[in-house]
Formats: sequence, structure tokens, C-alpha cells
Amino acid sequence: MFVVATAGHVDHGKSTLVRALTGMEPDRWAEERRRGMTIDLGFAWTTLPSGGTVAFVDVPGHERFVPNMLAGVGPVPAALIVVAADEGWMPQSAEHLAALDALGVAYGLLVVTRADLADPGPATAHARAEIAATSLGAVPAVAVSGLTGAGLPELRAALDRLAAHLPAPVVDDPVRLWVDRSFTVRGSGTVVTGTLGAGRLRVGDELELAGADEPVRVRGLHSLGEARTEATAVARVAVNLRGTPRDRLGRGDALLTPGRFHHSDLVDVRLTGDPAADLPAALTLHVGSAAVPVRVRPLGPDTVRLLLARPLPLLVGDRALLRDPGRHHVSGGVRVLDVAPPPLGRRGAAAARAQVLAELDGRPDLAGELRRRRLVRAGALLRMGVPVRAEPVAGDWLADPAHWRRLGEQLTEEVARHAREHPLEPGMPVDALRQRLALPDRVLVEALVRPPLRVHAGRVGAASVDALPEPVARAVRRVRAEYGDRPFRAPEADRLVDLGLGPREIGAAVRAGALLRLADNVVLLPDALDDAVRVLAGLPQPFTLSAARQALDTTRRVAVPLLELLDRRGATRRLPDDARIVVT
Ligand SMILES: Nc1nc2c(ncn2[C@@H]2O[C@H](COP(=O)(O)OP(=O)(O)O)[C@@H](O)[C@H]2O)c(=O)[nH]1
Ligand SMILES: [Mg+2]
Repeated sequence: MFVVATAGHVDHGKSTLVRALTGMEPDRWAEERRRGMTIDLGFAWTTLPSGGTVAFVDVPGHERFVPNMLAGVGPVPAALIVVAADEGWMPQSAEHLAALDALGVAYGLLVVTRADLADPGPATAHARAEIAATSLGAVPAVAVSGLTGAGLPELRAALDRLAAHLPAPVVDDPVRLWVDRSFTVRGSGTVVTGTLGAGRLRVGDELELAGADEPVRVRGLHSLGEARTEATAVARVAVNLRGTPRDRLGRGDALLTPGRFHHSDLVDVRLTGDPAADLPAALTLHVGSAAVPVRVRPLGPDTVRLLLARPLPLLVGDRALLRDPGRHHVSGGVRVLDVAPPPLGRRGAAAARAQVLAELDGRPDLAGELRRRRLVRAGALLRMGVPVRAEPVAGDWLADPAHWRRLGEQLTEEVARHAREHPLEPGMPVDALRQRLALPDRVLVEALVRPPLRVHAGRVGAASVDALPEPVARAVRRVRAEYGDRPFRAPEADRLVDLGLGPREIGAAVRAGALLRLADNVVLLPDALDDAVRVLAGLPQPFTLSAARQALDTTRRVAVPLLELLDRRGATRRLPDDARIVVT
């Protein structure tokens, strides 16, 4: 299925067109039919010549109902721009087009209606020129008459071609269903409808509703008027919720995959198009089907911070629109850059923030997020809409590699200082270190500990071979004596047996920081890691596995796990072609 919203000035024939295409009545209210005017959103659908289904969200054209129009087009990525041949381009033609442009809508058709009343040529030429200057670009145009039916077969074919151009929905993405209608069905309870743009919904699913403590449960699903057990994006859906009172939710709420969205009432955004220099301080933010009052704080030339009157489940890269409800005027488009921005307390913080924002374009950027946040949970980034393709340093914590290396150095210094100041203590308490390094979680402290330091009994201190049972200590000393001058050669399996180093002994030596285990039966002396980084940094960058192996004078058995360990620790980075660079 694909979903398309109408757009255009009042009385230009949008609802008539939808009626003619679908045989369904988009004006649902008695008042709308009595006045012959769309007030709220209408919904209808039909089958196209290809066999595919198109669902229409029919919007009101009257300037008083622009907020309803925005709730309809917000979650829909394609538009049918309707202009009457006899009236031509009118104020809400322009305002609706400005809204589509602000939201970045890139797919659409121009339909010139009432072609039985006037030559569609001039209206077509004017509208095409206006549309060409927006995110929609050059669009196909069809002239029709809703009255005689002329042009409708051509329009159906054009809709099929439009559908074929739309990007495929991501059905594995989490669900964010912006509610555009809610009502009560006798015997079933609360029903909400919306356009499912990504993901899938199933009967029995638990969903999150912003502001509600309890999850809501999907009791039933309808799409295109029929009951379903499952609906996959893109789809118009009606969701029957179990045990959720009707007054708990309405237009502008969102049903969400639980735990997958950050709710934010403070966002940093870029203004798109030609941002007005004198943007009012109080505007309404329209995103999805929501309309929320915001306070605007200018930061850079085209970046602002928005303080929302209520939190919304926003993602980095979301498109939205600012409107001045007093002046009936779309103030501009918005692209969300950061949904969890830092506070601007210090003097100069706003200017510094403007510089950071100048570099952002709303495309989620993991490396950049890590650089700016330094330490962040993978789940937190996912909830902001940043895909995570990086190994955590501990638990689900991700770290900027350079910051992580600095922390490691700081930890070594702190432990050494503690040892000088408290020579009789067996190391520095993990929690004291956590506080000194201002880390949010003690697992991070433990993950930063590198041989020859180790964690023992809640403290971080220097490991000592002497603390090992004598046979193990002796074996480790033998390894040092034999391999000290070829640090990247690992004793072969039978040599380990000769030395009395079985899995248990190796485990004890590794825990004491006396040996470094790369893989089963592959051990090196603990300094080997730092030495390896020094050697690899001397190679032309990037370098291959084979170049690393030769430079380190070792075998694949060591080089492969050694490089993988360096990758995990952020000392090297593996490039898409499998070559690596040393991270400096
Ligand atoms: N002659 C003629 N009248 C039309 C056509 N399309 C719509 N109308 C009339 O124009 C008026 C407004 O149409 P409507 O669909 O409600 O416009 P909307 O406000 O854009 O939804 C109604 O009186 C329709 O009967 C058309 O193609 N030809
Ligand atoms: Mg209408």
C-alpha cells in the first residue's frame, strides 16, 4: 500500500477527486457535507491498475484548518497537489506547498482539476513552476475533471508510477505511529488511526504511549476496513487498544515500540529554506500529527534551540515545521540535529554550541556523537535515532576512542599517585577511581584497567608475578626470559604444556596481569599491546594484516587476534577493505 495526502486551496476539488477515484466519502462529518467543505482529515482508498493499493489522506484547504492539514501530511511522504484550472494558484496552494517543502516531501503529483471549466494549461504551467522550486522538484502533471471523469485513467496510471518510485519502507524499524484520529467503538473501546510509515504492528503487541506509565496493548487491528492480525508499513491502520480510556490519547500522540524512542522537550534544529531573520520567539512546532507550542532560542545563523511545551518522541534527522498561528504563516522547515543537547549554562556556551551545530546536518553520525558525548550508552543513542555499529567498551557503554585512551592514562596516573600516597594499601578502591575520573558506572573503571594493573578485591593495583602460586610464577618468568626479545612470538601449544601452563594456570596469570591472552593457547607478555601499537604506528597507513605480521615479526596465529584486540580497544581501526590504521 502507499499513502498520499492531498494538498491545495479550498474548493479546488480535492475531496471530489478522492471521491471520484475511490467511490468513498472523504468528508466524514455531517457538518462537512452540509457545508460542502472539508474541515478535518478524510480517509479513502482504492486499487490501482497495477493491483497495488493507494490510500488517501484528504486534507482541508481552508486557511482556518491548516493545523488539521499539517497533521494529515506530517506522517505522509507523498502529496497530490490539487489546483483548479479555473482559479489557478491561490494563497493556500502556496501555504500548503510551503508546508510540504518545509517537511521535505520529495514525492508528488500535480493534479489540475475542474478542467471542464477552463483550459488547464495556464494553471498547470504556474503550479509546475512553483512546485519545481521546492523539495518536490519537477513533478508529473495530470488534468482531470471530477465531474466528467476525464483524465482519471491517466491519473491512476500516474499514481502507479509514483508508487513505484517511493523508497521501500523499513519494516524492521521500531514503530512510531502518529495518531491522527481517536474514537470509541461500542463494545471494543478506544480506537486510534494513523499512517504506519515504518515497522510492523501485530495484535497482542505492547506499545508505549508517551506520558503513560503502563504500556498499552493492541487488542485489534484494521487496515482498509478489514480486521488483520498484522500490519506492515506502509499502511493506514486503525488500532484498537485494550483498557486505554478514550481521553488518554488523541491526535498528536504517538504509539511507540517500547523503549526505542527518546522523549525530548529540548531539541537543537537547523532551519531549512530561507529562515526569517526575525523568527518570533513563540511558535508552534508541527511534526508527525503533533502540534506543540515552542520557545525559540537562536544559536547560529540557521540553527536554533526549541523548548517544547511537552516532550515528543523525536529522532535525529526528523523533519518538522514551525508555524506562526497568529499570522497564519509557515515560518519554515526544521531538521532535527540533536534531541538530547547539552545545557547552555556557562558564558559563551551558546556560541560554542552554534559552532558544533554548524557541523551537523541531521544525518545520524555515530563517530561524531561519540566525539561530542565521549561516553554514552548504546541504547541511548538508538533511542535518538543513531544506529550503533560499534563494540561497547563495557556493558552497553560506548566511548570515543581518544577519550577512552585518555581515561586509561588518567587511571594509570591516579593509581600510581594513590600507591605513592598510600604505600601500605593494596591498590586504589574502584569507587574512588570512578569518582576521580568522573565516570558514571564502575564497570567502566574495571574495563579501563590494563596489565600490569588489575582489579582485585574491589581495588585497582599493580599485579605482581610474585603473588602467583610459585609454579605459575616460575613459568611466567621463563616465558619472559625466552620471549622478552621477540615480544610478538607466542609460545606454541606444546611449549605451554612443557612450561606447565594449562588453561587454569594461564587464567591465573592473566588475572594477575602477568600474561595477556589473545585466544585459547595464545598468550603474550602484557607489554606487547603497547609495543605493537608503537610498531604499527611506524608503518605506512593504512596497513594490511600481512604488513603488520611482518613488522611485528610474528605469525598469523598471533597477528589476527592481536589486531582484533587492538580494534576492540580502539587503538586500531579496521577499514571496509580490511586494511587498518592506527588511531591517533
Ligand atoms: N465542474 C467541476 N466542478 C468540480 C470539479 N471538482 C470539484 N468541483 C466542485 O468544486 C467544489 C469544491 O469541491 P471540493 O472537492 O469540495 O473541493 P476541496 O475543498 O478542494 O475538497 C464542489 O462544488 C465540487 O462539486 C470538477 O472537476 N469540475
Ligand atoms: Mg475537501
